[in-house]
Amino acid sequence: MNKKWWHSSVVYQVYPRSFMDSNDDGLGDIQGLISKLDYLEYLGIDVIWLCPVYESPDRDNGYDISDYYKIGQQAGTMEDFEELLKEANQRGIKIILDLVVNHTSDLHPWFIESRSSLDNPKRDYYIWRDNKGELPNDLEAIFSGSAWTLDEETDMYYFHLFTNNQPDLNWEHEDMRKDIYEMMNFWLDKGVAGFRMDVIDLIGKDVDQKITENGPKLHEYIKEMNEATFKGRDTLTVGETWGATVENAKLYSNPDNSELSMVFQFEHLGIDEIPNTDRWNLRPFEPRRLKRVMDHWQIELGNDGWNSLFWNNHDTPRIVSRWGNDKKYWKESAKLFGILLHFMKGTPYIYQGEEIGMINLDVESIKDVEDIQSRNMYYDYQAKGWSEERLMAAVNTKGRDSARRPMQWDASKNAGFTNVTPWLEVHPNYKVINVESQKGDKDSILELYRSMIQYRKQSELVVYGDYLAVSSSQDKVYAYKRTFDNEELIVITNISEEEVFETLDLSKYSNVIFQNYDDFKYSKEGFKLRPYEAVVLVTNSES
Ligand code: TEU
Repeated sequence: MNKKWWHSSVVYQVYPRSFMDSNDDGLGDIQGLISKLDYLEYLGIDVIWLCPVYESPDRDNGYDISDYYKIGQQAGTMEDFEELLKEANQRGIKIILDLVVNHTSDLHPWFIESRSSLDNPKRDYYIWRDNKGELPNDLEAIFSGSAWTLDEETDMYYFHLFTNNQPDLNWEHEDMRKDIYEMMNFWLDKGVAGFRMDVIDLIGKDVDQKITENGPKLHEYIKEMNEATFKGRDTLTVGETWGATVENAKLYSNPDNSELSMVFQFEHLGIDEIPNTDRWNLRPFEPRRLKRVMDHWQIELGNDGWNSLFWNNHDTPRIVSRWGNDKKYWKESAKLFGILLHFMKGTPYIYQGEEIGMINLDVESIKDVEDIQSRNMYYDYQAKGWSEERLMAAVNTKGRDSARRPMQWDASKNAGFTNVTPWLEVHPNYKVINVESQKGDKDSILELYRSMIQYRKQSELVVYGDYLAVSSSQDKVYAYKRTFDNEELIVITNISEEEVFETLDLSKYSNVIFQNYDDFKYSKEGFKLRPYEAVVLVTNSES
């Protein structure tokens, strides 16, 4: 495999409006992020994925862009952004931007022009269909309701997979595609190291055939984008692809470099959802399902592709609350998920706050919910007859607000995030869970993340080793091995609150290199695993 810088990198995702507020308006901003770069350097990450900071009316917190070339005033100015690039680069940190090109804001000048008349040159930059007295078809938006909205101006329907303030761009239009590539080159020329590509698997859609994900022209467009923009630039490009299968992930991340560096697949995050429904229809988490999905991706993408490794992002609940126990075993389970992920093959992504074990916050009423996706879902499923209890359980388990609460820096008011009322309430536990209290404490989640990041950087075994599935007699035990030349490591985790007895033969391993309890003892007969226990052992040559 041709080595790439991003093979051994760890990426840190920053959701800027919740990271650090520098100007007392309750919203995080670029200067706030600059003030925390020393922290990120301390943590040891290599790349920041910066969620959208472009000009936006913020109907979907920046994922509705009204000017791709401007920094939104909430986040700062272009000078701030340039300073961020410079300051980050000086610390050896690269920046990748969020590229949102499935749709724009309805306030983007292209859409304003497009909707103004039938013969406007920008008309076909978006997807329009005639008004024949009914909706063009029954396609639904991902954020609930019909994907079609009637526009009074020209009496036609436009298409949108998210809110009706986020009209979908028409990727069939060549000039539109060229404009997007030009914009991407503008940012690459400025010095960004690549892009995280928002819902990129939707751009090849064919709305008349009712195909939205993985459409017929998807890979053609991505190849064209690659040629026109990042080819030859040595970038990191990661597609957000909710519909990725192992087969198409191989196309996206093929080492021939004709498409992307890697994609985010979401199959592992769907294991607590009832199949063929949506994220709100829940079923219990079962470790054996997680193991099956992860083993499959790790093994299949082992040689002809590359994995992105993640548990959290700004759209998903905090993993320690979701599949761990954020009360009795808070520290153990937060560490378990960190250990389980950071020895897999691929590029790990850490979502802000994950490295200190930030947890979800339940709210009582829809009035306390900011997230547009949760709000739309609430009213949609209410109309479909769901009880208040079921609705709020869905919002609290899978809604997006928990991930978006302000970063917990210290025990001062508002967790040190802002001096004024924050845009979204800080989790009341910030006095206990915060960066300051964990920094330098050997036993903290933060210091564990920090040492795992360091370990990966000097270990070819972790970066390039083969992944081997390990079968266990216990449903709750997830173990795997990595091998490289004569070196080998094994990760063993008990994803449950019960103590289990495991009989795996560990005689060939000599050292415990990571663990979330103080000691680990094993014998020929086997060993005990305590609640959420996780341990990593290596053979001699690695020690
Ligand atoms: O997310 C895609 C998205 O909405 C996912 O949550 C997913 O398609 C759906 O929930 C499956 O249940 C991206 C961004 O990450 C998100 O923040 C934006 O709101 C969205 O696109 C629109 O740009």
